[in-house]
Amino acid sequence: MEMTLRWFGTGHDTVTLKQIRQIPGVTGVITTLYDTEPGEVWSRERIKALKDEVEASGLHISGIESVNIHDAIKVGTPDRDMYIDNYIETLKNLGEEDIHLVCYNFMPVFDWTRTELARKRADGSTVLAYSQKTIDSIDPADMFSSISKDANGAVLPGWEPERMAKIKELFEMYKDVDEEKLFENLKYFLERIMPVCDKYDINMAIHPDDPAWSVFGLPRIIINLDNIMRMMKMVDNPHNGVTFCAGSYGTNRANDLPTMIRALKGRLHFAHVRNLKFNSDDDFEEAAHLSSDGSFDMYEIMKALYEIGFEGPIRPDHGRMIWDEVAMPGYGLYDRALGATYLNGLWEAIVKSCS
Ligand SMILES: [Mn+2]
Repeated sequence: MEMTLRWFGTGHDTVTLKQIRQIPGVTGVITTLYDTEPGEVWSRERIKALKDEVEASGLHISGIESVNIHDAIKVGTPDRDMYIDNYIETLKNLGEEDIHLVCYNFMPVFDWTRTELARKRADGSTVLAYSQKTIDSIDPADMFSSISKDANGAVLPGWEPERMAKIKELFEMYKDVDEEKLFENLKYFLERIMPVCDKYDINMAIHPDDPAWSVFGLPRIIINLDNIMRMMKMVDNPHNGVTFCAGSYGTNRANDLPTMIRALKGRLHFAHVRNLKFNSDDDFEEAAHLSSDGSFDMYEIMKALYEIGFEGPIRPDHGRMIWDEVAMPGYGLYDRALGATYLNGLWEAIVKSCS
């Protein structure tokens, strides 16, 4: 594996490349062109400029998170082919710049959903949290305003204000899209992009839906092992793979994380490793990465990744906000650096005890 950190780019991230370079063992970043709209072609010049900037800091681009999918593709409207053509053009430009990993998601309307961005824990740190009772009691249109006050001025990925302004329209667009339709539209998209992925050896790594169940009545399909197996079989190409996100699959306690990892051998291209603390079956908060701080056995997760011979990038995921840092919720420097260091320590011990 290669230890990496997510970086949103200069002007979009409070964390600098220099700071990332100083976290022991971190050699790459997972980044994006944060100011592009879904459906837009990423020019080769802009990709090259991003790459040059990252490389000048002594790091390299380990993958892109994300190249977002336009709603026309997810809904399957007649103009989807134009947006898929644009996506193919972006993949080609990435491939020509020697970038071989793209994380994306296929979630309708919302990306990840949380009900609080700054829940206070006993030690004074703040974390993102989710309560099903809160979700059940609010209108989705009010969701954005209810949480954005805690965003520290940051634009959260998938929660861009322009997008949230048309939320009613978005729900209307998806009204006839059920799980079967979403699978069908995902298949159509994957079949069309596989030739360019084959040509440039680009691994597509779908990110799970977070939380891993339907929210606000919207269909969600990337939620458990059965559905991922179906997704991989319907377009059976090694470039059609997954991002294993422990914190997202782990929201559903029926998902056995190490077992899932073992079943995904060869198709697991990217890993997000973090911990959650369940307060009840329908209320959880994001914990420190350390096993004893949350509900997951992080050693078993890392060991499963080691056992399948995982060689791709891994990154700590959402961190707590600690030491008075002001940053995008989940994406401060300090707790993710602690997470990277902890995961590197687990990995070193596993490698030494298994070889
Ligand atoms: Mn994730």
